[in-house]
Amino acid sequence: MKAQNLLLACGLTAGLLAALPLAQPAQAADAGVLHIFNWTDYTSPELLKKFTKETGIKVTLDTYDSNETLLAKLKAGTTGYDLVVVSDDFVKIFVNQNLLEKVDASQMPNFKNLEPRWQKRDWDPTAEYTVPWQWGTTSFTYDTKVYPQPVDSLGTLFKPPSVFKGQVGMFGSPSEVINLALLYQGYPLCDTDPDQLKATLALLEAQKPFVKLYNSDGIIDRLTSGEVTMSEQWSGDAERARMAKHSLRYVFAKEGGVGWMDNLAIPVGAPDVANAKKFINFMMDPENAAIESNFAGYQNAVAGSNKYLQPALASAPEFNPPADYKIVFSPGCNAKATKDFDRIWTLLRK
Ligand code: N2P
Repeated sequence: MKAQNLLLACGLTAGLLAALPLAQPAQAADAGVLHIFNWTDYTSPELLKKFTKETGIKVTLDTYDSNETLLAKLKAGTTGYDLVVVSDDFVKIFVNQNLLEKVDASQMPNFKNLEPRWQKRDWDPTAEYTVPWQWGTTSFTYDTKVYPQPVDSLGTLFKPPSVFKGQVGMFGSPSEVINLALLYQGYPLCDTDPDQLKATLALLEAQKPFVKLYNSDGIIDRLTSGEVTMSEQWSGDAERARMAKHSLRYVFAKEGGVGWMDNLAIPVGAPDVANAKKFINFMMDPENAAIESNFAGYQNAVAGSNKYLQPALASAPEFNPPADYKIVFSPGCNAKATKDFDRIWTLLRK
């Protein structure tokens, strides 16, 4: 039963209900149902069905487009969710703001399945709060039919050739747009140097006439339909887009790409921590991790999952960055950098 129905059943009038704060949409009146809140187009339906079949636990799924959106929702008290997915560079921000429950994943039976290099991650060294979900890179994709020349630089995205005027898609998130722009210029991610940030804003302002929209959702569809012909993109989405339209190409630029790992976590106040932990343990099973990789197109962190990968994914260029590709993980922006990024974003979007 939904929270509002339950309140009505308890005899509250509609007028009184209207006066209640709108926060908590899914306060778990429906106990025993696992409420997952994940990025758009990032949860395998087959995986959820398998989880329900094996455990009897039903699952609901809501989605968001960025770490910033998730952070704002959890800070506003939008709970009722049992599981969320947070990128590496935001984990500390969420932990510092007391938004995550401890999960102590190292005590779970399947934790031993994680590849050793991912058992101790910089952003959560003892797996106190999170376990890996998927990881990949951020760069951009363009249509080789629209622009047949060779491309090896992020400069094609940030200073586009004229054929891309009004044709470019950029993510709708300050951290993802600004960090890639910093990488292109050879500056550190989460930079706070005023001159370098000024140059970054100027770069993004100059790129703006080429940008059709800033939106992290729906990119695969826009690229395959031709609504945009170049877009900032994550590697797995790039693989899926290319499978649907073969002229698309994801660029491993000479300046490198931003690396990231998304992590499963339990928000504070989650109504169903026990079932959330069951799902976390379930995800560290090699076959289950591979089901998710096969759906979303990203690497997982579970040893032994590769044998379950679809051959087209296992051999995909987007899934296998060149050995000499520079993958730069964000250190996680401090409060000053976050404020600077927000200011740049506000100026850019006005
Ligand atoms: C896929 C979402 C990928 C999230 N649609 C990248 N951090």
